Formats: sequence, C-alpha cells, structure tokens
Amino acid sequence: MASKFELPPLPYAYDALEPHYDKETVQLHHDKHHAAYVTGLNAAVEQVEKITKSGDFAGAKAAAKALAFHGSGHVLHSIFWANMKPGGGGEPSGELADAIKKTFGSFQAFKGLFLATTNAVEGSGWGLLVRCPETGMIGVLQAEKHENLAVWGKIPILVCDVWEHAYYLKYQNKRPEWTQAFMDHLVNWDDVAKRYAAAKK
Ligand code: MN3
Repeated sequence: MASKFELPPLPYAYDALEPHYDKETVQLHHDKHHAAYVTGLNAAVEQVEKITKSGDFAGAKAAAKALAFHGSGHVLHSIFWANMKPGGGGEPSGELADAIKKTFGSFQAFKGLFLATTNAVEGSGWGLLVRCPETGMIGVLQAEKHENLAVWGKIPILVCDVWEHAYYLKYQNKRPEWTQAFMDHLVNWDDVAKRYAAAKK
C-alpha cells in the first residue's frame, strides 16, 4: 500500500488574506477543491496498484490521466497556499530579485509578463514562474487544467490559480482584478525565494 497523500493545513486563518482574498473562497478552495484533488490522487494511486496487482491493464490510461490531473492539482495548490501571506506583495530581494532583473529587465516587466500570461490562460489553469535546475534560468509559463502545457524539469516557484473556483465569488468574471490583487497584496516573496534557492539543488 502506497503512502496516503494528505491535505496540508492552511498556513494562516481562512480570513487572513482579507480583503484581497475572501474568507469564503479560501475556505471552499482549500477544504473542498484542494481536498478533492488529494482524494482523487489517492484514488488514482490505488487504481494503479489494483491494475498492477490484477494484471488487467484495461484501466491503465484512465489511471495515468487521473494521476497527472489530481497529482498536479495537489502539488500546485500546496505551493499556492504557501506562496501567499497576509500583507504580501511588494518585490523580492536578494538572488531572486537579481534573477528577475537579469531575465526580464525589471520587476515591473516581469510583473507585466506574469499577469498577461496568467490572465490569458484559456479556461481553467494557472500562471507559473518556474526555475530550470539544469540551466538556472527562470521563466513564465501557463498550465491548462493542472497538468497541461507543463515543460519537463521546470520547477514551479510562484503559482497563481485562475480556475473560476479560485476567484469567482469575489471577483466574478474579472480575472485580471484577482491576479492583480494576488501580485500586489498576497505574494509571499520569502516563500518564492526559498523555492528559488531549493530549485538550484
Ligand atoms: Mn484551485
């Protein structure tokens, strides 16, 4: 029996990110949506074990797809919660700030690119700042759903959820207002910097 995945606790209270991220959305998003990906991931792992043990591989494709979808959903949400803090926003410092400046020219240019990329996700997905451990380069990518458009080997260090469940109660159809609030008031740059450093190893 493989180890069970568990929903990580929120690193702050449900209402800690108010008024930029409302209590009701945070609670539903964490306790229901993220939890469902954890449940789905555990079910997919069990399914693979069942298939492997039985020798009947008819369900292999569905299990692999479920593993990618729920596994990526769990990973990205776990990063997302840690990427935010009450009183976040501002700008990074240190090595990460240098890398952003070197890659994009300025923090403002990075911010413009990140927001435009994230706002333009077709349907449900994510905007991501990633680091490539091999080259040390950083870049901005999209994910559709949780697992599509991924570039192999790139490690997400900052992720912004733009599924409607992430913002619709408060921001309705105004996705750019949500992503702007995320960037200006919620991003925990210390956490992003920690992930940037860890992605080096
Ligand atoms: Mn979500």
